[in-house]
Amino acid sequence: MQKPQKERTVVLVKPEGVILGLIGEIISRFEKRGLKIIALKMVWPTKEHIDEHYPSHNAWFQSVGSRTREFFKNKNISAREHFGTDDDIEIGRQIKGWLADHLTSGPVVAFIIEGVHAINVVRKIVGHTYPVEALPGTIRGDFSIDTPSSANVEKRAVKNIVHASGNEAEAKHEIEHWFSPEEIHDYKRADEHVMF
Ligand code: 3AN
Repeated sequence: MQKPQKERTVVLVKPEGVILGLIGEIISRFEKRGLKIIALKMVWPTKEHIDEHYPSHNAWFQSVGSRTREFFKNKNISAREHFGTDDDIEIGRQIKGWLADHLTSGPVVAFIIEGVHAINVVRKIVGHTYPVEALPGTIRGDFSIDTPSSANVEKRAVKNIVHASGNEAEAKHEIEHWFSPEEIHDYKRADEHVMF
């Protein structure tokens, strides 16, 4: 039988995760699950680097904008009050600007995780984008409580402790964007024969 597909994905501990002293705790959650860290570094990113990290196509703006508008709608708050528009793409663009400010406000820790269905498994460990909606037991659900309704009044990104690649295409782009091939290491974990 064929072995299950191994995937690679990128995680960033955002500036608030670093200054809260959560680097070790966060890495440890992935390691304990049986996921392998194959590259790791601390970087103080530039605006250009963050601008290229997040997608710039309308589908991404639309997705971030519509999730945000849905959140406000469920809380009976008008998104227009915060963003001056109901247009998802425009809302997504404004959020991307705030992300650039946020992720350049301090050092971040970037790493690549390798493992079975790693992209999805890592997203589950990380939890819901909005900490206030994230389940206890997830990183965001255990260490953060921020919400778009607080963040957007202050015209800033949601502080949700970590970023994790959203899908295969994002993972591929982010691996190449944050790491050179020499920084990525191939080795066997001692427990691989127990885990699989
Ligand atoms: P995820 O991080 O779960 O992939 P996306 O792709 O919907 O979430 O959003 C990308 C990032 O944009 C999030 N990690 C979060 O930091 C930020 N973000 C999303 N929606 C908002 C919002 N309404 N206000 C501020 N920041 C937001």
